[in-house]
Amino acid sequence: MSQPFPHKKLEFSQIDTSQSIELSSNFYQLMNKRRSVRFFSDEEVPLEIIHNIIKTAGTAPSGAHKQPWTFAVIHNKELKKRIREAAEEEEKISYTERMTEEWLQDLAPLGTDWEKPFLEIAPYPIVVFKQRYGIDEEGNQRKHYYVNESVGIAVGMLIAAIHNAGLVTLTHTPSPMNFLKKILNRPDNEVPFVLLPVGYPATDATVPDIQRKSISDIMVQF
Ligand code: IYR
Repeated sequence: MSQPFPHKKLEFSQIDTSQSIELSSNFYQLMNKRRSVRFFSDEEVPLEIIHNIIKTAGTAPSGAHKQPWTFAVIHNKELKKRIREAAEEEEKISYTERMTEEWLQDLAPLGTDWEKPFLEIAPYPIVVFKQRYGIDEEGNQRKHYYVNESVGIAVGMLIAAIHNAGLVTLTHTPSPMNFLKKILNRPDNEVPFVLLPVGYPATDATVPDIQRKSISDIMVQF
């Protein structure tokens, strides 16, 4: 009996348990070296790497396979300057007026402030947009599902791909973020989700001396 929609055989070759243990351990060790970096070098990154990491993000699962994401890759200097200036304008208000005392105290160990020079220094800031709905060939709106979950997963995979490529990034969420939609002239269905500067770290880059939770803190077993 033929299926109404085509299916094809899964390409899958099972590996030995021992190899699986080794691979999972190696991948953990690689990912455990990832750090959010706020100090970037202006060293160029080949565009091919950017294409590869975005293609990797695009392999993420999504609600009804709608792939509700757009990755805006910025390289133009003038655009980077405008994005930095607009982000800093919002962040200055956030840090001085919008964020609560508790929030500011929680951020103190990270050493963040309203200044965002990395938006101009990093060779490739990537703005991830979530698509609230899709638009078909006739221009009709099409429903998207689990948009935040789908785009969140894709961003996680993007971050892993960036790290795997030997580059660094930061999950930056200037708030509010709508200036990105305006500056980049994105259509009505797209909403900025997160901004990730991508590049190499500055030679003197530092990171906060903070620890990850242990497995017993993050896992419950039944
Ligand atoms: N968006 C601001 C503040 C900020 C908020 C959280 I939650 C962080 O983990 C880090 C920063 C900023 O980017 O500085």
